Amino acid sequence: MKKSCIAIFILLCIFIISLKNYATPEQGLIQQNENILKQLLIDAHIPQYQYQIIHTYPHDRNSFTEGLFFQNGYMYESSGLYGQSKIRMYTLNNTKPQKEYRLEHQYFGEGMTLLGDALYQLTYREHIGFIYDKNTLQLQNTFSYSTEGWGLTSNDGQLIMSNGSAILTFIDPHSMKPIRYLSVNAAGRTIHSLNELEYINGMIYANIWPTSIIVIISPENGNVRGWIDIHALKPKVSCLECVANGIAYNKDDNTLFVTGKNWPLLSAIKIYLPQRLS
Ligand SMILES: [Ca+2]
Repeated sequence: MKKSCIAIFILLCIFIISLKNYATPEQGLIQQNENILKQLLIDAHIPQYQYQIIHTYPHDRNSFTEGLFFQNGYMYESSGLYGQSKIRMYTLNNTKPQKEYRLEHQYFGEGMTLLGDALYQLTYREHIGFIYDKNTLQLQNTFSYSTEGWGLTSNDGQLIMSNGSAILTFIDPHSMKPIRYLSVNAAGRTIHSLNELEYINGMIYANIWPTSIIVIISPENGNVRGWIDIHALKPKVSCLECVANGIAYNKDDNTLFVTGKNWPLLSAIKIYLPQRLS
């Protein structure tokens, strides 16, 4: 009797330990989303880029990354969540910022980019954006928009914004009014949930929430021309919302910086198309 009790106890322990190793239903749902998107891109014959990790840097695991931009040795990062939102500039290999501006608790920071000498930052559902001096991070102005704010980038003359849908909005930085809308698709299939953005060499790179997939979009017609799967860079132990988000570009060595919400690492990667064997 005593032995059977011990056996049952051991079996129970093994069962509980094995349960902890299974993904939660929500994590399963994220994986399912990712698999569906991957299959859609494969079926649409969109080329998948591979990547090589060039360097790995520390990343502030307290940063709920929403926007990432790199210029002249400085990383600019916008972080979200109510009460924790901020914008920071720091050098690589440092998680301690050189400059930081904290948003008031009623604002949820979102996408951010540099245009000229100004940093533009969106908020999630507050319909207000902030403009900062890029050197001091001092708040200089605000602007408004009607949709949710998700990702933000710039093609040197215009701001390009995502709002969680399949539509990108091009904005005149002088009037801050929309001037063009672009619907994103892969061989005719609409691609929703466009999130963090980066304009690189004439193409728009976008994280697709909540997946680890980055799509490469033509700004001319919204067609997806390529995709990257950075799932292998995602931390093994992470919270449900700790999804891949954050793309910046280093034009000096043609590498991409990628990270995610509360990820401990920031990776510099070089992407390439694998050679096809003929
Ligand atoms: Ca970016």
